[in-house]
Amino acid sequence: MTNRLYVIPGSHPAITARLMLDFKGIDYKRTDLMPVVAKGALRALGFPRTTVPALKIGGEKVQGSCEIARALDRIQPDPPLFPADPDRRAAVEDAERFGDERLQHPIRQLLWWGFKHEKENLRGYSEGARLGVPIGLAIKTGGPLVAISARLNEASDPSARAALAALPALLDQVDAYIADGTIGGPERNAADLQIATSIGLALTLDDLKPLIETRPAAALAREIVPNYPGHTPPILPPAWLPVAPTPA
Ligand SMILES: N[C@@H](CCC(=O)N[C@@H](CS)C(=O)NCC(=O)O)C(=O)O
Repeated sequence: MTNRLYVIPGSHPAITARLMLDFKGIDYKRTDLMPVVAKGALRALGFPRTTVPALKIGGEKVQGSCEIARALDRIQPDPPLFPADPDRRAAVEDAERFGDERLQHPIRQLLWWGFKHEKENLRGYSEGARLGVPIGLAIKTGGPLVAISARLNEASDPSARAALAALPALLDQVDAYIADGTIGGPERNAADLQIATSIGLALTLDDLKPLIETRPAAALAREIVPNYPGHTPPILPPAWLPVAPTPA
């Protein structure tokens, strides 16, 4: 039975799932879905929720980056995504939860704020995807989908400003996990793969790069996900941007 991963091109938790499957050496095929349209497709495929990543593996349906990490460790324990030592495991789970619940979404909101203002930027994030329609056509006719997606992701001006204001503390937390060895160690774990993709995606936004690029978080992301697809040239109002740290 073929394993199949359902993704939306450019989705950071979907790239986490891809990295986890590669880490385990598990073969799979990928199905690319368009935002919004994905919701109905996933329900029709029998998944309980409406987000990617969603994985069909050995007759099971597993949805969500954290759930996929646990399912993969159960199905194929080696190499492990979570440490065997209980204290180390608790620390990795805590960092993974932070990545899933706190870090992913503000970056998603800023990305969609950007798409809302320039949908041509979608092109780079869809590189290599098979969407069933040429990407140029998808972009040309995709205005309503982008508007719905931006609304569903709460990519309003106040939310984008709140996301930007939250970013420095979130990045400090990532650097703290690296400093205490929870992530960034010699053996990759689920939190490494969870957090690196959010930072990798953030680095594709030129407005965010100066806030990140001198941090240990950036070095980790570049190591784990060196070729994150997509690029958003400067688009956010400069007055909204937090002050970038001065290099040490
Ligand atoms: N925290 C969840 C987030 C999943 C999520 O929100 N995925 C987005 C893409 S990044 C999604 O599927 N959105 C539905 C859509 O855009 O239609 C996870 O890590 O699995």
